Amino acid sequence: MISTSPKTVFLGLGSNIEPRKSYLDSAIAKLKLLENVIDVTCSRIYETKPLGNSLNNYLNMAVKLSVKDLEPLGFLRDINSIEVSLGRIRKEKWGDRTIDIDILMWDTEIIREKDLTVPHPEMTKRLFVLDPLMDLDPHWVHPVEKRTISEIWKNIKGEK
Ligand code: A4P
Ligand code: MG
Repeated sequence: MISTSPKTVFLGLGSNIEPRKSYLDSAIAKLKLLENVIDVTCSRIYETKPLGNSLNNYLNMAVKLSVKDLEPLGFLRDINSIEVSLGRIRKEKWGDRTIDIDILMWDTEIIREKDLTVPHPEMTKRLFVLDPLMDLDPHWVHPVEKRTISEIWKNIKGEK
């Protein structure tokens, strides 16, 4: 593969089955082991009320990665494998989960494939995504909204 310059990727992580913190820690450790992931920075961890029918609170966080020579669909397979290795069983949509890893943004790219939509379409509405992103990079510009994370966050905070 031709070597390209590193890209910045943001992921959202969530767990609402105990031990929630251990699942987050294990997912981060596994992300760090991936060959094309050069650097990993973690947000704080937030306890959040579940969106949907679940009764179990989530722990949510975001991570900022620097990746090299990595394709989004290949990386989606990597994160699906991490989810499966941490006991994720897919039942109903929005069901309880040991770990959920979503690709929030892939550098400045806009991806609309059958199995992958990036930026994640719901991210601009969710404080459990925006709060951790504010820890990582408030000045990052959302590639579709053309507004910074901070501007989007302030807007949502104002509505709530
Ligand atoms: N997929 C498409 N785009 C992406 C992307 N950007 N990142 C596809 C990751 N996956 C993406 O996801 C289903 C399929 O989405 C994947 O196979 C992939 O090809 P999934 O993780 O199996 O299913 P899901 O998580 O149940 O659905 P979805 O739509 O990802 O749900 P969300 O939006 O992640 O919501 N409440 C709180 N407080 N905190 C949470 O983290 N999360 C959810 C799940 C509900 N309530 C929550 C939280
Ligand atoms: Mg998901």
